[in-house]
Amino acid sequence: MPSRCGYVAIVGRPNVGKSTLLNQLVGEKIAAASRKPQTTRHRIRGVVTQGADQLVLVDTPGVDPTTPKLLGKVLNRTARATLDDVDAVVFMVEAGRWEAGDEQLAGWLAASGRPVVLVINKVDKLKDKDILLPLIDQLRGKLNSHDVVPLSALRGMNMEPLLTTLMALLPAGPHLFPDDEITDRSQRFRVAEVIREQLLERLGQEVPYATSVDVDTWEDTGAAIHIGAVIWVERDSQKSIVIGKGGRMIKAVGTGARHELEDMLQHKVMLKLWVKLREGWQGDIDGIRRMGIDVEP
Ligand SMILES: Nc1nc2c(ncn2[C@@H]2O[C@H](COP(=O)(O)OP(=O)(O)OP(=O)(O)O)[C@@H](O)[C@H]2O)c(=O)[nH]1
Ligand SMILES: [Mg+2]
Repeated sequence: MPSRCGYVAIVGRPNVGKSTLLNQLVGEKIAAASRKPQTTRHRIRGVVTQGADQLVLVDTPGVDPTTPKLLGKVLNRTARATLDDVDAVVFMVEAGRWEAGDEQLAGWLAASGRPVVLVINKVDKLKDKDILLPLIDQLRGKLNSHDVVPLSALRGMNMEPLLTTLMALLPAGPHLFPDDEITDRSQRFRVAEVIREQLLERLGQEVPYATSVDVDTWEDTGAAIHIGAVIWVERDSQKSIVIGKGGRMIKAVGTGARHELEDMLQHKVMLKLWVKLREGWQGDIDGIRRMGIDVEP
């Protein structure tokens, strides 16, 4: 049988669990996932090779039509533009919740003409499992999608049926990535995501959105990998929040990240973090671009 290979975008509202699904299917952490909405800022590709077939998943920023912020609008555009370049789409919703972002996406998807697999995530949170079947019927009606897969990305529940459904939608063709590759993103990018995830999980509501992380030094001395990274903030006041009283916050972020990085890199890691100010970087397109975030025309 000829091999199949193609791109499938994962789209959905912020926080529904798209990056968690990407990481789960690939089997490693590629994208930061956190309980804060709008965690993902980039299109991140993850590769799943199974026998003759290769599926390239594209994680996207969560779509929020209500966002007043420029960065939010830029991220919405990234998600939308991704739909043009893929063979099929996973539209992820959260079991029992349907909001403005879902409605917006349903419209985009209908217009895109791409095959859609509706994924109902977080079914582990449903207290009453009996509502699942009526829910599936109701969503199927809204979307005109035949393929509906309820699952739990966090627990890794129902991954096989999803993979089978997605593989069947791929066109015939040669593999686009080497079979042992899991992402198009560099190790530096993945390290920055691990640090950003720590910031998102540990800081309060406002500050994490103002931060961005750059890995700028990397040296393998044999005994350890020495990594230096800058955490950019938008305002001076945020600097002291990220550093914390007596340096406690930055220390906790560094320790948390280092443990994960040692797991990821299978090596001892020495991590140095700096907090620097780049005033109002989210305020204009150039500032956003300078932080390494793609801006669609
Ligand atoms: N209970 C439960 N929680 C989940 C599940 N999948 C994801 N989560 C949690 O939901 C939160 C958001 O997950 P993400 O993967 O960052 O969501 P996202 O859709 O990528 O969010 P954005 O990048 O902001 O658009 C995290 O706290 C996850 O641990 C699930 O199946 N069950
Ligand atoms: Mg995400």
